[in-house]
Amino acid sequence: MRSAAEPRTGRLARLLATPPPGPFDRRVWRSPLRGPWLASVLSVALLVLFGLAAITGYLSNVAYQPGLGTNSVTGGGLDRHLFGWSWPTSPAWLYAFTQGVHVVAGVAAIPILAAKLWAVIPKFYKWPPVRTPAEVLERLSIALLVGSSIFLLLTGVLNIAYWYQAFLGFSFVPAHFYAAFVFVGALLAHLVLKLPVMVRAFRERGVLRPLLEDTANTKPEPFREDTSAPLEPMAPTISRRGLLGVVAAASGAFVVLLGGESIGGWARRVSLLAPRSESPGAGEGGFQVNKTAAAAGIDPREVGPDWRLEVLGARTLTLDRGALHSLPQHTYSLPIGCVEGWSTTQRWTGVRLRDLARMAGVPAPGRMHAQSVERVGQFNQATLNREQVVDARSLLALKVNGRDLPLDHGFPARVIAPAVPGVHNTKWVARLTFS
Ligand SMILES: Nc1nc2c(c(=O)[nH]1)N[C@H]1C(S)=C(S)[C@@H](COP(=O)(O)O)O[C@H]1N2
Ligand SMILES: [Mo]
Repeated sequence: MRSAAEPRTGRLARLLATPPPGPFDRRVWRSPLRGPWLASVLSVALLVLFGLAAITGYLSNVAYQPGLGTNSVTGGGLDRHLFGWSWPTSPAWLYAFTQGVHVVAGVAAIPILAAKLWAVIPKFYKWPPVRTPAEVLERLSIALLVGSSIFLLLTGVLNIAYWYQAFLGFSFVPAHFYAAFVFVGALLAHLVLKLPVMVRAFRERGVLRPLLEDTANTKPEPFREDTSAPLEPMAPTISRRGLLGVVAAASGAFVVLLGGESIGGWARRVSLLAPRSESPGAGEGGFQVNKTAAAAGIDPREVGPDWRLEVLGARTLTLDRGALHSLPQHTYSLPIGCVEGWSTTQRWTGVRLRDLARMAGVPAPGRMHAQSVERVGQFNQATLNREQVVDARSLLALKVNGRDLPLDHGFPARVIAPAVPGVHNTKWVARLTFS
């Protein structure tokens, strides 16, 4: 018995002692720049950006309540107010701002995440892969962290680029939302596990010293658990300072090229990779159009002279354009702030939603459901919460910048309300239901 078992454990021990060829061989990863200090510096940047993205992502989810999937005015689906609070209507630019921060932070994180993965890649090919149950858990948390962060950045970029319908077989909002839970959980676990490594790296090498001291720029800084005999380090092709400079420049370039539409102004004009980078004035009516009437399949006859607005409440009203224009009109400058990060502020004129609610016999509306003439598409209906409906600036807009709404911007009437996600600004409205 004994003599038969021994060679087998001997084989196992040998297998565990000698890494297989390929990336498990330490000699493959020879850059002297890799190590705990570089990983820590990149981690600090990622923590700030991912922290901002997580907070603003959570805020966006709150702003999306009542959920888009809410087909009935009584709610359902994702419809709930997390922690008992609902999204405010002031300041009017709040959603445009938080969502701009979300997109810019996510986009800026892409090159930094790539650099971070590069800095720690030898650890992914540790041999043996795990030694203790604690290491199994640690590796699992890292797999979830890397997987979810790549998934979030990828789906986010596909969403901004309008590619997700073609590329993804699932709907963006719930996928991005639930992946964020995996991400935040794994990030917290990672923080707890790795904070000591970071603190030690900064204590031993200084926070900025490796950047400032030229001699330390290319000196190897092996990972602590890497106790095997030092290898001949590869001749450096770039200094640590140079590497971080390239990463920072790439991050900045990504922000400008892709995220510029969130920053606006000149940045929008140079955001060459962003689909909404047209200079103001490019779209019909002086500002860009998200989805044209043609793309939404709007038949011009449906929004012609025979168009009627139905208003449902305690009683049902049917109003034509003339009737709507004869009601008290109000004008406010309000942004459309899209989940994709871009925003545009225009002067909208129309009838207050709360006036329409009162006319329909609902003086204290709890919510409003808007339905579009548009038949297909996810965004042909939306629900506003109580604060959004009763706000004096919330309009059924008939005009923008003093002229009738262009067809592409929702003629004859669209919803416009302060600080709501752009997708709640339903265009080509056919019916409003107050309850
Ligand atoms: N009926 C309808 N309304 C809609 C949409 C749509 O696809 N169909 N898109 C929404 C989205 S996602 C945004 S960001 C805004 C964009 O408004 P704009 O096209 O006037 O820029 O309209 C919203 N209203
Ligand atoms: Mo949007």
